Amino acid sequence: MVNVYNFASRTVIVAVLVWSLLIMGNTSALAATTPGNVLKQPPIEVSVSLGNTANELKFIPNNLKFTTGKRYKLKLNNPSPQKHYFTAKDFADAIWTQKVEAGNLEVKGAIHALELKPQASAEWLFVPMKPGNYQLRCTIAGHTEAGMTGKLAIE
Ligand SMILES: [Cu+2]
Repeated sequence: MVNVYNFASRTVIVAVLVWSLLIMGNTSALAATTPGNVLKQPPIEVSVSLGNTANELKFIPNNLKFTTGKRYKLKLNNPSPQKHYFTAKDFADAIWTQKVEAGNLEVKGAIHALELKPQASAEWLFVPMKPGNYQLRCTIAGHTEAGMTGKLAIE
């Protein structure tokens, strides 16, 4: 009986190990291939205003949810009379950035913060990779304290 039990638990342990390796293997394969495949998806468009014409210090909307593996086009604009930052370092580390487009400029690679001058707009194309809750804020002196913050969730 003891031997049978040991054999059974070893089999279970080996099965769990193989299963873990398969999952890990699949996850890294997914991480390596997702951007290429996802680039064929039309992006889901999400718009965020940095401030407003009344010069209120807030992001509108200030609570955004994203899904891993989907492609997004985050359209940022600043209709307010002063400049603002869209700063989300941890969020930026949890996504794969395809590019940021602003005017005739296109930036590729890791981006943690964008500064938008009055009337400026920018488009951030990315694919969320790592689930979690991330903080958004404007790093202009006094703006975070005044409530210019937001929540970015990846599910
Ligand atoms: Cu601001």
